[in-house]
Amino acid sequence: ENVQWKVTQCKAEYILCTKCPAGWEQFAKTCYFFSSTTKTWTAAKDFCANYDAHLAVVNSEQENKFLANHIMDNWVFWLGLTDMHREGSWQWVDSRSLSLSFWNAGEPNNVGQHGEDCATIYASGRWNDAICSNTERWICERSC
Ligand SMILES: [Ca+2]
Ligand SMILES: [Ca+2]
Ligand SMILES: [Ca+2]
Repeated sequence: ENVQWKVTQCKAEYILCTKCPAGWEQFAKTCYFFSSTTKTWTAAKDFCANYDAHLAVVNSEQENKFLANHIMDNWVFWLGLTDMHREGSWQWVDSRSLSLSFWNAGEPNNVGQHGEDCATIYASGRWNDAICSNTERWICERSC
């Protein structure tokens, strides 16, 4: 009886997630795109919007681990997190304010003349604020 329920649920999730576009990865009920090219943060944000998606918003430690597991050493990806509207006030692209965070030690440090206002994630799962006009890989996310 319990097994039957699980089979039914797996089928339901499988059906839901066949809507992930080709080349996107699935975690929970969400599809993710890990780019192989690089763009500025704003261009990456626009790219995701064209796919009915948004730059990745980290909602849980599990999701952060999932993202980190898809990042090769020395690779860096943009997240959908910025303080470009008000320095030090970090906001997700879906308008949530930052509650759960995984900043690397000493980050965010906003270094340089123009500061650093866009967040990246490393293979370690730790985050860094970087210059938004840098070009980096990026991660889009959308519901299945
Ligand atoms: Ca998310
Ligand atoms: Ca900043
Ligand atoms: Ca930094």
